[in-house]
Amino acid sequence: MEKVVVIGLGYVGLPSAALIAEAGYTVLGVDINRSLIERLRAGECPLAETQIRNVVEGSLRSGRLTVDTAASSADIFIICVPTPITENKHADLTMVAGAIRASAPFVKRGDMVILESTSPIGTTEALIAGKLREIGLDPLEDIDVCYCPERVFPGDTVREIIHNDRVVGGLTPRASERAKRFYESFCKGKAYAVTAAEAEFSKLMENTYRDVNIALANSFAHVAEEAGVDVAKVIAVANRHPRVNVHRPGPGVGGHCIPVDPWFVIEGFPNQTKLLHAARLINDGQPAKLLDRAEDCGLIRGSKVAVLGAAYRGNIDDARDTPTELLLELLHARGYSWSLHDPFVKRLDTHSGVSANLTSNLAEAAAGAAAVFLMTDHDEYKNLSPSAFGGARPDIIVDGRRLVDVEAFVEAGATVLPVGAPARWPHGQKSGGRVGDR
Ligand code: SAJ
Repeated sequence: MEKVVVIGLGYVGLPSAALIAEAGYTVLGVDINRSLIERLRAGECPLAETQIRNVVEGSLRSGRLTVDTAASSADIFIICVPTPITENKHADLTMVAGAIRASAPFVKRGDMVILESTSPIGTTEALIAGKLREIGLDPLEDIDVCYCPERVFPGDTVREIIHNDRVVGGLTPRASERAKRFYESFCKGKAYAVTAAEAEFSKLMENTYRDVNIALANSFAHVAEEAGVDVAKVIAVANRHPRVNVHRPGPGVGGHCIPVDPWFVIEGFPNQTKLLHAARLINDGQPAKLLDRAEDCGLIRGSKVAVLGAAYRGNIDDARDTPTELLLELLHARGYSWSLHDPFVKRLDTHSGVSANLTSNLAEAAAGAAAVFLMTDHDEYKNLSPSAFGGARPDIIVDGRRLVDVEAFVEAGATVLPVGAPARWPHGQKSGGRVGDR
């Protein structure tokens, strides 16, 4: 059986390495993070998803997966490192470049090199093939070079690696066919062979499709708020059309992919991507929309608010690029103080350095708060009612996810601002007074 080196042991690389090992390959997982390697060597998986832990700890125990800070020779090299975005919205390929630089000395004639990291169109040819040429290997003849994007949904990673169909894009048809055989040897999904550029584009297209559709849903929500109708009801009936699938409006778009990947297309093709650009601005503008609306309904700058949800979506502990961070920055800029609640996220390191101390106690978070901003669709927030806050009952509830028990809050004298629906005032009241600054 072939030997596989997986470079980058993060959310995708680590479970992938373990599943490849479970399929019978000998796998070396490589990461530059020493403390991670030590933890893994001690048999401990740093990721919280139970299925990931089971498969990682099992493959470490069996010895099929070993880990190190440096690569070694193998038959197949898979690069799974992050491709973040720079301040001016360009793909930062430093880690991909570092990964191929670190593996190149071990790559020999007959090997396969696969890039999985989300990358702009042309990266496999420019960076991976480019480096191999530099060391005297012909990436079209000597090596099978491929781009094969991951597609997993955090929270259900293992099932998705196993069952999702894959797109495999070789620099040559031979490379595509080899990658197809490889992925089909440990995944149950089908692998579809295309070119490397087509595979790179397909990954960006998938996530851009989602971003643009969410922006469309958010635009419909803005219209509904002005028109005085409930967008959720309208979406539900519109989606009964056999060819319509309107997404859910919300407090913005987070995660390490959807808010980032469209920029990888925009940077290369600015004149062709006006719609993509507009969608990015609409989605990033959602936290400001929520806050502006609360202020229009009486929330006074400088008061204390409670922010519910740090994770970028429900029931996960992942807060990367969460829209909550954009809200915290706005709160900071407008002089508010806040408490932040999340049942899963224990720590949030904000890019701007604004404070993000977390509590998992709702009553504690709501104590003294003039308003609540519900940002994440955690199960714990479903049908949220005033009793969840103990004695505290904020005057304004901004429901960015359409989860709260609106009637219960209105009954208790609060104003509810559901995203995409008209404001609901406490009984007998038709508009807001000044709220906060207690
Ligand atoms: N969101 C909405 N409305 C919706 C759907 C999502 O506001 O109707 C928000 C979520 O709350 C979240 C953000 O969008 O903040 C992104 O979440 P997501 O559920 O769309 O996706 P991710 O980022 O967790 O995972 C996506 C997936 N891509 C697609 O669905 C096309 C996943 O399959 C990819 O593997 C992953 O990006 C990735 O790694 O690229």
